[in-house]
Amino acid sequence: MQMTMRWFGPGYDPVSLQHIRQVPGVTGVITTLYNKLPGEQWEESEIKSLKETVEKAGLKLSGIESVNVHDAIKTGSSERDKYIDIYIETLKRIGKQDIHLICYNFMPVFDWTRSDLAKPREDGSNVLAYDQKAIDAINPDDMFASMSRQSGGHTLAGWEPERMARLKELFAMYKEIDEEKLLSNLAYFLQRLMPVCEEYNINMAIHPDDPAWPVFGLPRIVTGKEKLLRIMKLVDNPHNGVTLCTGSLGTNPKNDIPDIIRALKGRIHFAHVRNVRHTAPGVFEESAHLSSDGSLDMFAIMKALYDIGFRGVVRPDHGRAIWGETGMPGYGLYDRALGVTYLNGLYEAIDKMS
Ligand SMILES: [Mn+2]
Repeated sequence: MQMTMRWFGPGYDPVSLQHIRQVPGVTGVITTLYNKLPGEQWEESEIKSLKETVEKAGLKLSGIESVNVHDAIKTGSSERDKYIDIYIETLKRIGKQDIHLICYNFMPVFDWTRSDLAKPREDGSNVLAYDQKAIDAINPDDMFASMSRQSGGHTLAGWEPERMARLKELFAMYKEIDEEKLLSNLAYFLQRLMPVCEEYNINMAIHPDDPAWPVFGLPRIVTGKEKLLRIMKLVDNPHNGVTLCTGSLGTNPKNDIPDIIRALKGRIHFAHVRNVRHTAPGVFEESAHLSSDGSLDMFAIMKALYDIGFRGVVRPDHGRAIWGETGMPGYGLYDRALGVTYLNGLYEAIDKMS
């Protein structure tokens, strides 16, 4: 297992690489060119310089999260091939820098969605939270404003202001897109990517939708076991794989995550491991990583990853805001570092007892 943390890059992330390096067991970071819009070509020099920055700090650039997918590709519009060509060229340039893992998602219009980015808990910490009733009360046009108001001045991953300014146009693009069309557009995209993934040994790791059900009437296709297996079958190539995000899949209490992990043996390329606490139907908050603080059995999750032979890149996911730390919602240093330590402890115990 390669333990990593997400890092948003110079000028964007208030957490330094030096601090990340001091977290025991962390050997790499997952990062991106945070200034790039979906569909924009990545320059080789920019990728190289990002990699050098990470390596100078004594860490490995373990993967990219994310290379965002343009809406023309998701909707299968007449411009999709142009944007897939750009995506392929970006993948080549990333591969040439000896980076072999790409996390991406295929969610229409909105990325991960929360109703509250700093819900206070009894102990004085703050967490990201979701309440379906609160989301239902928000006009989709106001969703971006609601998220950015709470972001503490930081740009939120997947919530690019440039895209959100064209919200009406985006909704119009997805008007005719149902689950089946979205799935076939995903298959088309992946099929075109596979030759370059084979050439550069790049693993594509699709991130589950968050929450794992449709929001604002938009289809969502990466929500549970059946759909994940269907996506694996649609393009049956080991380079077409999954980011096993326990927190996203775990938004739906019906998802049995250890069972999903076992079913995806050989196709999990990246793991986001965090806990979530269900408080009522359609209502959850992002708890501390510890099993007893949330609804997921983190031991069973780590054990399933271990049992299927997963030894790839892992990162703690969102953490709580604790000890007065302010920063990007979900991405403070302190609670994620506690998460790393806990996951490393589980892993060591499982490994030594096996
Ligand atoms: Mn995740």
